[in-house]
Amino acid sequence: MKLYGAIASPYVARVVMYAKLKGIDLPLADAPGGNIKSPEYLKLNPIGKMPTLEVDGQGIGESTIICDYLEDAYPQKSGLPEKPIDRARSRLVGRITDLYLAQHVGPLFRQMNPAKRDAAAVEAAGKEITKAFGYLEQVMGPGPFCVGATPTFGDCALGPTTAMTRKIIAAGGFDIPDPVASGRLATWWKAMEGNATCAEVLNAYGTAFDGFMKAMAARR
Ligand SMILES: N[C@@H](CCC(=O)N[C@@H](CS)C(=O)NCC(=O)O)C(=O)O
Repeated sequence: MKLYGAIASPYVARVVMYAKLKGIDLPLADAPGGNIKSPEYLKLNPIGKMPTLEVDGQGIGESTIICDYLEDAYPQKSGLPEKPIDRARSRLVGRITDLYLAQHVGPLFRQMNPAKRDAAAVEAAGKEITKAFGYLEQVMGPGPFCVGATPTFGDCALGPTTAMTRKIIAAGGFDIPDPVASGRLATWWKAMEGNATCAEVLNAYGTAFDGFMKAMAARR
């Protein structure tokens, strides 16, 4: 079993965190053919995005589906809460992250240069990002993690994307509130930073993402 991708991707970091929490040794490997658009990689994952998990020559794309696979294949230590209702809430955190948060963070990458900035686009993205964190706050349980006292799938999905959101807001100096400054999300973030496995992956992700942002700035 091999996981292809770079830790600078929040979707790759999601799978890495999930595998670590489940006690699965899953080191990152270089994409077959040298990159994620190579014919060899596209044979495994026609979407041409990272991550891809290769299992016995077959490719599985999409970070959430990879986590589902790991859960099915390695059920011994679950990465989901025990009760069905809590499992649903943990998964819902991941779904909200993908559908209502991440899609509004992406456009901010195109607004990093203040001289060429579209203020209306930044304002619209900021409103949606704040709304998404509001949804997340409401679906999270008492915690301190998304659902319960230990990290589960929802934390793996939301953690790296929150780190990315905060880093972009800071790097761009955007007038968007820090999503984890107060309330339930602040408690959650503190729990994430205080958990050895989550913190290790968040730190690796953060360092790699900073490098990516520097490279992007040098190209501007
Ligand atoms: N829905 C996908 C998103 C994966 C994704 O967007 N990966 C980005 C890196 S963060 C990528 O591979 N981008 C390359 C491209 O789109 O060409 C998942 O959950 O795995």
